[in-house]
Amino acid sequence: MINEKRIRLLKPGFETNGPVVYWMSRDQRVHDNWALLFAQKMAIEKNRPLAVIFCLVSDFLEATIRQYGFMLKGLKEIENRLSDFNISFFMLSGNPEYEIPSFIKKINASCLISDFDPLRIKRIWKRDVAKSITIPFYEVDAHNIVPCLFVSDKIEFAAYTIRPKINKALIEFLDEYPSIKQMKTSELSVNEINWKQVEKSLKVNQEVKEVNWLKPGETAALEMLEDFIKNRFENYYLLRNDPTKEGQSNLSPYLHFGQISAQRIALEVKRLNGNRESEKAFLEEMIIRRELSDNFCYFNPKYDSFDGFHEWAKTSLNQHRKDEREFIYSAKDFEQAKTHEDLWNAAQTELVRNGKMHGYMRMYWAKKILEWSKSPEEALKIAIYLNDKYELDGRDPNGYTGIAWSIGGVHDRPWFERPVYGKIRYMNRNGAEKKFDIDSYINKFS
Ligand code: FAD
Ligand code: FO1
Repeated sequence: MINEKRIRLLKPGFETNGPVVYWMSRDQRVHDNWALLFAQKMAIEKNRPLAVIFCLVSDFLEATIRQYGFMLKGLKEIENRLSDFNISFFMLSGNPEYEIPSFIKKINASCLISDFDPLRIKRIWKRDVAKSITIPFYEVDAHNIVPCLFVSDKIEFAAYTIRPKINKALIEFLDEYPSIKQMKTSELSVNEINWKQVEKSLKVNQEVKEVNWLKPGETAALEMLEDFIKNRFENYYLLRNDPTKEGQSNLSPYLHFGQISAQRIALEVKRLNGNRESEKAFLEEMIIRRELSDNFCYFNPKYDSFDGFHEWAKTSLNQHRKDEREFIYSAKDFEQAKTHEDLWNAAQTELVRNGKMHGYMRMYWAKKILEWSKSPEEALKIAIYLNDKYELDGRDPNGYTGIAWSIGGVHDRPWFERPVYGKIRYMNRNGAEKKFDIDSYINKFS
């Protein structure tokens, strides 16, 4: 059964007797997808066909072929899987504001269902689409275990304020998924998608090469989860902060594109009943930290700017604007890993080469950008630019929040004052040296 609290009616309207349409965007998967399950329930109840659409925009927050390649391969798998269930899949391309309403009209859709996403760009898309359709328009939170808008109706101060709200609700929301059903033959005529054509139509940066150490798609995501649980979960709490070890799950690109559900991961981790410490540490990150990011991006419209920081942080950073910077680098210097510090350069090289910097290094990496930039605003801009250009999991609420934590102390507390940082938590090389063998990390990525 679908918990009603995951569903929000964005705009009421008049149903037609046409197909039910799920506009897939954040949650790009067939199984374990509450938005798709809700759309199917509607279609079966009303005995109507079910169509899934994806609107491809070729300039999504400056994503490159690295991210688009990963995403499109995942969508290709979706087309095949959906056809196994007699569910039609349509790829639209262009501005959703025009493409979605015109598709709705063309197939005389009876209602439109979308998936939840706190990012500004998505909320604008939905606001514009809602203006030009007259059928009911729903939104289902298929990304969070506890729906973002159920957890809290305001910005949460830190993990310790949201944690009890989420943990209390887990018993209600961390439930098993119903399975997707086979539809009667869909009356909708779908033409085979010409994926070569789709990829050629993209006008995106081709320099940032796709990665080959990670296979995209829903099947590969479940294989990665299995591999993590079998081989890396036991020591997660020990190794997760050691960038020289394979200690992380490597699930973030799959979570970012919705090719796997966080709820599925949590269910399997709990079922494992494995190392207590690792379960606690992993679920803290994957449930609490991740849902805190959605909360931050939804309730703080300035999630990617200096103004979005807490007052204490803005005051403190302002007081240190004029501090002498020992080093100052441009976006280009940072991008080309041309700073004076080998450890930072290694992290930047890992990012450019692998498309996934280790979680511990992301904190260090962003804080040094603050330390070696001429202003906090410039640092924020550079960190977001590099993060979103090279990370497979970039352009995500976790990223804007992770960068705001590192540079603006969001969800953190004031620390003892120092030059440039003010009261923003400081990280340095010998802190890293205590945690792991930095020479082996530097050798790996020099
Ligand atoms: P694991 O340790 O296996 O974690 C599993 C999952 O838990 C992750 O996939 C993620 O969904 C969640 N998680 C882990 N750490 C965090 C965190 N600090 N905040 C929120 N959720 C977390 N994450 C992104 O998905 N995209 C980004 O662009 C991104 N940019 C970041 C930038 C900075 C400066 C910082 C400090 C963190 C950033 N993070 C980002 C969060 C975190 O570093 C990554 O989610 C994590 O390293 C992904 O690797 P993993 O899935 O193997 O991690
Ligand atoms: N979502 C879409 O609905 N259409 C797109 O064309 C699209 C492109 C895209 C490219 C890179 C990227 O990282 C994300 C992209 N997304 C797109 C959004 C993505 O599916 C996620 O929903 C959000 O980025 C996560 O909040």
